[in-house]
Amino acid sequence: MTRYAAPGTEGAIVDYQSRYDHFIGGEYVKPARGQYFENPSPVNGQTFTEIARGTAEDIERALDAAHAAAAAWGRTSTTERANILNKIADRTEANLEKLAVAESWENGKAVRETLAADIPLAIDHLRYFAGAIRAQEGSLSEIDDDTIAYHFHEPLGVVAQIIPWNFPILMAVWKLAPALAAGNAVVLKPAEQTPASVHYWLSLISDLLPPGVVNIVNGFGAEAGKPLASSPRVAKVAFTGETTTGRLIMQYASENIKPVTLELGGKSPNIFFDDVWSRDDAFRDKALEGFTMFALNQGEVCTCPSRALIQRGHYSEFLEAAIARTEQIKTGHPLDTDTMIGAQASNDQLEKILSYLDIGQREGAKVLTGGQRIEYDGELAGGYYVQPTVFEGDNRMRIFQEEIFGPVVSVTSFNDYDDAIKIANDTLYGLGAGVWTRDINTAYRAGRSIQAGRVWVNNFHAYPAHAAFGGYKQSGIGRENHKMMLDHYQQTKNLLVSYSAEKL
Ligand code: TXE
Repeated sequence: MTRYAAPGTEGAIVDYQSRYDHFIGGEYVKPARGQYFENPSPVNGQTFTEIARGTAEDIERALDAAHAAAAAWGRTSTTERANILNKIADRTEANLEKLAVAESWENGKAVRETLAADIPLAIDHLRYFAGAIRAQEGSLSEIDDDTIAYHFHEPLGVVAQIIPWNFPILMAVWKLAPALAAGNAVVLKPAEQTPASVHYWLSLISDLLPPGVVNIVNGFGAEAGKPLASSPRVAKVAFTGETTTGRLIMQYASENIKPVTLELGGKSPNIFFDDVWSRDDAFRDKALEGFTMFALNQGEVCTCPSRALIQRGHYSEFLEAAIARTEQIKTGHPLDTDTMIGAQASNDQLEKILSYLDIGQREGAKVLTGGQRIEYDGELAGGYYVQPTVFEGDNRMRIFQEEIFGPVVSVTSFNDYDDAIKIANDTLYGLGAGVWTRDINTAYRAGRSIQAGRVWVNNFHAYPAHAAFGGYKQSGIGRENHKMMLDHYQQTKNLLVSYSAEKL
C-alpha cells in the first residue's frame, strides 16, 4: 500500500494553486464581479483552493473568445486536430499519477480508481477521437445520371458544455474530445464542487491548443450555467447532471432552437439469474464482484447498479455471499492505494445519501449491512464518508425508484425471466443495466428487452471509448463515446449538384 501525500503537504506530487480564475482566450482572467468561492476537499472538509465565481459577464467574454477562434479552428485539417488530441493524450499520460492524485483530493474518490480508470479512460478517449475524426468520411447519393447529392460534415461552431463532479477530468474529456475533433470551439463550465482538477489538467495541456478554442468558466448552475445554456451564441448545449437540471437545460436551449445532448440520472438494475449459482467457479465469483459494483466511485456514477434483482431459487445463498463480499470492501483514506471507497464528493451529497438511508428504513426496507455515516478521527476528520449499504425491500420503494448517488444498493427477488424484465423496466430511468447468466439465450433476450442504452452482460462498469453510451427514457438524449458522438457536434451540409448542361 502507498499513501500519497495530500496536495500542499510535504512530499506531495501535486500542488494546487491557492486560487483559480476563468480560462478565457488562452489566459487566466479574473471574474467580472471579482467574487470567489471556497473549494473544500471531501477528504477532510477543509478548503484547499478558491475559485472564480462566474456570472453572465464572464460567459459573454468566453463566448467572444470562442467565436474569435471558431472559424480558424473549424478550417484546420482533421490531421492537425487529431495530432493535437494525440499530444494532449500523451501529456495526460505522462502526468497520469499527478492527475490521479489531484482528482482524488478534490473529488474524494479512491486513488486506485483514478490511477486505473479515470485518467487512463480519458487518455483512451482522446486517442479514440483523434483516430475517429480522420477515419470519418462523407457520403454521396446518385440522384440520377447527372445529379449528385454530396453530404459533408461541418462543425457546429461554438458549443456549450456543462459537466458534473463525479468524474471531473473524464467528464471534461468525454465532452471536449469529440467537440474539438469535429472542429468546434468550446465554452465549458465545470461543476462548482470540482473545478480545480479540470484546471490542474488544463495547466498541463493548454499550450497545445490555439487560444480561445477551449474556454473554462467556473461557477454555479444558476449564475454561470444558465446564461451559458440560454445563450443564442451557442450552437449546441451538452450537459451531464441531474434529470431535473436536464429539463431546465432543454427549456433554456429551446428558446433559441438549439440542439441538446443530455446524460442524466439512472437507477440501473443488476439482474442475477439462478444459474449463476449453479456452480462454484470463477464465473460465480465474477458475478459476486459484479454485485459490489454499486460501491464503485462511492456509488456516484449515473450507471450505479443500485437495484440488485436476484432470482428466488438461490436468493439467500447469493445474497449472503454478496453481503460478505460487500463487508470486505475497504473504506478509508482516498490517497491510500488499497482503499476501495473514499469520500463522497460534497457535504450536500453526503446529506442526500444519509437522508435516503433514513427514508429506506422508514419505508420498511431492511438494512442488511452498512447504513451509517463513517466518522474518522485524525487526518480524515470532517470528511464525507458513508458505509457501503445493502437494503432489502421492493421495487415500489423510493430507494428503488430515486437516484441516491451513493454506495447503496437496494435488493429484491424475482420469480422468472418475465418478472425480472418487468421489475427492471419499472423505472423512469434507462441508462444502464447488468445481466448475469450462463445461458446465452437468456442473456441476449434480456439485453434486448431491458429499456436501457447500455446493458452489460456478464460484466459491469466498463467504459471503452468505442461503445455507445447514453440513456433511454428520462436518462437522457443522445450518445457519448463511440464515433456516432461526432454526429452530435456536426452539421450535415448537402450540396445537390447537376452535371447536366441542359436538364433542369
Ligand atoms: O447536479 P446538477 P448536482 C445527480 C445525482 C446527484 C444529483 C445532484 O443524483 O445527487 O444529480 O447533483 C450545473 N443551468 N447527478 O446538484 O445540479 C451545475 O453547476 C445550467 C447525476 O451536482 O445537475 C453542474 O455543473 N447549469 C449525474 C452541473 O449542472 C446548471 C452527475 C450538474 O449539476 C444548472 C451529477 C442550471 N439551472 C449529478 N443547475 C450523472 N448523470 O452522472 C446546475 N447546473
